[in-house]
Amino acid sequence: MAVTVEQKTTFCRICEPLCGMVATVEDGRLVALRPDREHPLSTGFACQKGIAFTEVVNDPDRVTVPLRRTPSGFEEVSWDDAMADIASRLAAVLSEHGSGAVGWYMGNPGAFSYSHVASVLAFTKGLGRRTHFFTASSQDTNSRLMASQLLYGTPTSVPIPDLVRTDLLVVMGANPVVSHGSFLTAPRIKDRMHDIVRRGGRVVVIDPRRSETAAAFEWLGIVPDTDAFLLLSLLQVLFAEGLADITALAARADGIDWLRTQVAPFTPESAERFTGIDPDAVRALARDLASTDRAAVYGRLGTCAGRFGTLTSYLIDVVNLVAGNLDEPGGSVINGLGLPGQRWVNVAMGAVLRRTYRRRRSRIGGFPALIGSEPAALMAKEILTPGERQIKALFVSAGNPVLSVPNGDELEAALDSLELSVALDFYLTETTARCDYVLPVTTMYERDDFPLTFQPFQATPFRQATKAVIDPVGKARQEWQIIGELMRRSSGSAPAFAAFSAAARVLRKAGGELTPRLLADVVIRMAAGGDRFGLRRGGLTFRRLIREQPHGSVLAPHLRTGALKEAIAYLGGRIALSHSDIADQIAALSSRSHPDGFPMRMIGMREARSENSWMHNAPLLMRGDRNHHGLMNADDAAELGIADGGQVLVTSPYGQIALPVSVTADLVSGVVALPHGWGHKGTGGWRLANRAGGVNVNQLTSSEPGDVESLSGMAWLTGVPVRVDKA
Ligand SMILES: Nc1nc2c(c(=O)[nH]1)N[C@H]1C(S)=C(S)[C@@H](COP(=O)(O)OP(=O)(O)OC[C@H]3O[C@@H](n4cnc5c(=O)[nH]c(N)nc54)[C@H](O)[C@@H]3O)O[C@H]1N2
Ligand SMILES: Nc1nc2c(c(=O)[nH]1)N[C@H]1C(S)=C(S)[C@@H](COP(=O)(O)OP(=O)(O)OC[C@H]3O[C@@H](n4cnc5c(=O)[nH]c(N)nc54)[C@H](O)[C@@H]3O)O[C@H]1N2
Ligand code: SF4
Ligand SMILES: [Mo]
Repeated sequence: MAVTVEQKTTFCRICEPLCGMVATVEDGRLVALRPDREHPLSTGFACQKGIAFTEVVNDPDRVTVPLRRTPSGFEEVSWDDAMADIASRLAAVLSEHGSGAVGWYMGNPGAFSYSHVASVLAFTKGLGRRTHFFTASSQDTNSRLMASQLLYGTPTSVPIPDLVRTDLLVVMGANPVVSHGSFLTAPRIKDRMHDIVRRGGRVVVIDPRRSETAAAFEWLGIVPDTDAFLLLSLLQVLFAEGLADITALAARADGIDWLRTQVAPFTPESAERFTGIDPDAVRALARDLASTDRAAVYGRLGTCAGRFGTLTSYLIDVVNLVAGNLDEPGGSVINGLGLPGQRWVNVAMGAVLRRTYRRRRSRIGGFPALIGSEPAALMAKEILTPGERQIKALFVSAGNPVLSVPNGDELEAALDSLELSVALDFYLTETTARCDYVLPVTTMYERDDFPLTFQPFQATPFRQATKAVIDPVGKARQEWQIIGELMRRSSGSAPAFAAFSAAARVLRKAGGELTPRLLADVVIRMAAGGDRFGLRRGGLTFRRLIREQPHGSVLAPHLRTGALKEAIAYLGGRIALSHSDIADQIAALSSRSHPDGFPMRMIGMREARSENSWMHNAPLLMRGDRNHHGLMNADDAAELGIADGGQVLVTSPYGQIALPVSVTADLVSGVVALPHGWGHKGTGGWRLANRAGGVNVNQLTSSEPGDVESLSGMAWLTGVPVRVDKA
């Protein structure tokens, strides 16, 4: 029999550039992935992870049937049995304890599927306001979102650097050469940064480690978790040297005098004690930011995950504003979806989100609900602490929180105490293997998609949608199908679920189907480039994108500027600089202490061949017997008698791990860099990952409410005090 071989155009959804891909499908099976040369932005680039995804789809360790945990291990069950039992146990929890006893954690890959996000929101909102909702955002972006909520009135207005036009890019706490860019969708981001240098500009990287990005451009080393001091001192110089255009500022923002007073004490000399950065370098940078026509400061995980993440993210935007670089070509630009009446959409959404933030508090720690969610760092305590709203039933989709949230051991133990735990995943991980049920989901190539989450963060405005390139492997189902069925089966438990099921029935009778795709289609049609339901001839729809623009559609050569007002959700359309919360953070900054006995600081480190915790089972990525190791400054190591490759004990006030370290000159003294996402100790079912092992660095981080960033609920993952000893 002849084999049918098809080449299908699609795109990768492991990380944020969303590189164009071509899938080779043989008799319905994915056999290879290669970069799409016709993709207008990624133009034939894909990284090793993207290529290796064939091995994830076809992984012999992949979960492709519903599994139920028994005392002697997991057993296969039918979908019907699994769903019936889950629905009935959920009903029991709801009737005994109410909707406050149910929690959902959605991990990072969830954000890459519009239908996953939409259905989880439908489920958690449908159950009611008391339901607990956690996402990986509180290990990733919450502080950035909170800064936007303060400055612009809504967490959804996030500026990105106008990468393709800037002449001075200051990268703080990001390593795009390895991460490929985050909160910034820019395929071939390394090439785009080299373009800046090629056109006579500069890329300056502020990082405790001479990262792969710093090594390719200019490096300014900084002590971890001190960026706020640097940014405050940049502002001090901008004001003191008269580099700020006060009239232009006053036209856009309220609170300039307040700001000026706040930053006045932070001279570069006073900041140097904390940051270790030469005052002359700070002054030169401030002058360059003000005098370069097209300049932008961009911060990411390293500036978000410290103890002052909201303040730091806020200050990054304020430096951009005061230096005259916000909403300017080549500067830092907020690029919305381009919906009709975008300004009023933001005003309405901002009002709702700020109200939720003011009114809803987490049970543990009393944290306000940013974007309607709770800090995942507190999930274990929400499970373990008795009382009203104690979590008894937990759903985990696309997440491995045992390895990704602070104090993984605590969470791992907490999972065992639940009355019901259900995972939607395609691996048995350190988290899912602790659950009562593991429901097999499709991978990204087994579902249609439109990367809704990432549309506003594209350095070049662009749209692409894809069909599923293969049918679901085994008995896998898409998340929205699983969640939809659970809602149907639980119609008696929540009025919203009953309404949803009724609407689905009506639509089905009319020959339609109630799916999240309706939502994605509406966004595509109403947003920039869309057909506005026939008002704009030739405009985009989901279907047209798939049929007529398989490689995607570039909407404009660069970001739109001069429309800042649209992005601001405050009624007056002005940026709000003055906040007592920010003043409190600035005051706390100078009085914070470093515990005795922990002289060093831990930072994270992403690796080109890892994706958080979940790609350590792909042979292509694990070639060369990869293992988990940290990095240490050579002088520090020599002082402690630690040799290159030597085993060390790393101890924080919260825990201890042992791992080997490589010794390097590319690290500020007093810092150890430890990759996260390792620590596959055999509880999971991924055999290759288990053999590689490693340790969970989140045994060193804290889940105490006092260590969670108070404004945003962001976990504290960088700059954690540690001691390193020779093992
Ligand atoms: N290969 C690969 N790519 C990935 C991922 C992966 O695991 N592997 N993960 C994806 C995810 S989920 C995300 S969120 C993005 C993250 O994308 P990025 O933020 O670009 O990636 P990180 O490597 O976390 O970069 C953080 C940088 O901040 C530095 N840093 C740490 N602490 C501080 C500090 O206090 N101040 C300053 N100035 N710098 C500091 C670190 O040394 C590091 O170089 O990457 C995505 N892409
Ligand atoms: N110490 C420290 N901790 C960190 C970080 C750090 O830098 N340092 N970085 C943090 C960051 S930025 C993030 S984003 C979080 C990540 O935290 P998590 O999202 O909790 O963890 P991941 O390791 O990304 O796990 C993703 C899971 O989703 C599954 N998966 C993959 N694709 C799909 C899919 O399409 N559908 C479903 N249902 N499942 C899928 C994978 O098998 C895996 O089990 O953790 C973070 N934790
Ligand atoms: S850079 Fe990210 S999106 Fe591009 S191929 Fe690699 S993993 Fe996929
Ligand atoms: Mo992330």
